[in-house]
Amino acid sequence: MSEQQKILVVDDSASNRQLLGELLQADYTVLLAKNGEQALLRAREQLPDLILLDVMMPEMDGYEVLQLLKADPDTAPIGVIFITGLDTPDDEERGLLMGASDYIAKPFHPAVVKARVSVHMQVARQRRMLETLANIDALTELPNRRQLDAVLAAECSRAGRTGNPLSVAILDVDYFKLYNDYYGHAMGDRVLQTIASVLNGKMKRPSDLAARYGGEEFVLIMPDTLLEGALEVANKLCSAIAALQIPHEKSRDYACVTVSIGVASGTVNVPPTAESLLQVADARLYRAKAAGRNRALA
Ligand code: GH3
Ligand code: MG
Ligand code: MG
Ligand code: MG
Repeated sequence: MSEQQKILVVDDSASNRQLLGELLQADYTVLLAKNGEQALLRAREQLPDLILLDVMMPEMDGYEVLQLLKADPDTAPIGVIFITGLDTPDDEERGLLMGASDYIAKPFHPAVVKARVSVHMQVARQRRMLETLANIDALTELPNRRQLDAVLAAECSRAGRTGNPLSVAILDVDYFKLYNDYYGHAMGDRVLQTIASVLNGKMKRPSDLAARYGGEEFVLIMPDTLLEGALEVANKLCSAIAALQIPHEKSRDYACVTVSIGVASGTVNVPPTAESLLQVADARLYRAKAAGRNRALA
C-alpha cells in the first residue's frame, strides 16, 4: 500500500477550510492554511502533492502565493488548483496563465471538487514516478549518475560559498570482470546490490549521498567532511566489504570480493569543482589498484 497523498487547502474562511477538509480527508492527508504566509510555510515543509488555493485572501492573495510557489524550485512542480469566487473568463485565464493547473469556481460542487482533485492527484503520482525513474538506479536503488551530478554540483557551490570542506570517494570493485566471467552476470548483479546496501548503510551520515557512478563504480559525497575523516570512512567501507567474504575464486589478490577507493577533498583555499574532485579521486583510486587493491588512498 503506497503512502497517502497530501493535499494543502488554503482558504481564509474557516467554514470553507472545514468543508473542503471534510470532503477530502477520506482519500488524502489534508493540511490546512488560513493565509498565504502559512500556505508557503506548509508547502515548503510538507511538499504536498496538490494545493487547493483560494484567490481572495487579506494580505497576500492567491495569485501572489502561486507566484512565490512557482519561484521556489522545491515547490514549483506542485500542482495548484484555484478555488475562487472570481469566476469571470478573464480571472480564469489569468490564473491558468500564471501556472495554475486548474480552476474551480465558488460556490463549488463537492463531487466536482473531488473528481478534479482525483485527476490532479493521478498526475502528481505519475510525476513522482517519473522523477524516481529519472534519478534512481534500477539495479541498486541508489541515486544514479544524473542525481549524483546534480547533488555534487550543488554541494560544490555550497562549499565554495561557505568554505566548508567537501569530500568524495570513488569506489570500484576489484577484478569484477573476472567475477562476472566465472560466476555469471546475475551473481555479479547481486554483488553490486550488496555493495550498494553497505555503502548506503550505517557507515554513512544522513547528509552523505551514496550513488551509482556507472558499471561497478560508486561515489560517496561527504559534505562538511575533511580528507582525514573521509579516508577513515573509506577504510571502514573497504574492511566492511572484505569482511562479507563473498567468494571470488578468480580474484588475483584475495579469495573474496574486495573494493578499491580513491578519496579527494576541496579545501578553503581551493574551492572544489565536481570535475576536479572526481578526477583527483579517480587518480587515487588508480593508485589504490596499483598498490594491491582492497584499500583506500587519499
Ligand atoms: P579492476 O580490479 O582493475 O577494477 O578490474 P575489473 O575487472 O573490475 O575492471 P573492468 O573495468 O575491466 O571491469 C568492470 C566490469 O564490471 C566489466 C563489466 O562487465 C562489469 N559490470 C559493469 N556493470 C555491471 C552490471 O550492472 N552488472 C554486472 N554483473 N556487471 C557489471
Ligand atoms: Mg477568500
Ligand atoms: Mg571500473
Ligand atoms: Mg573494477
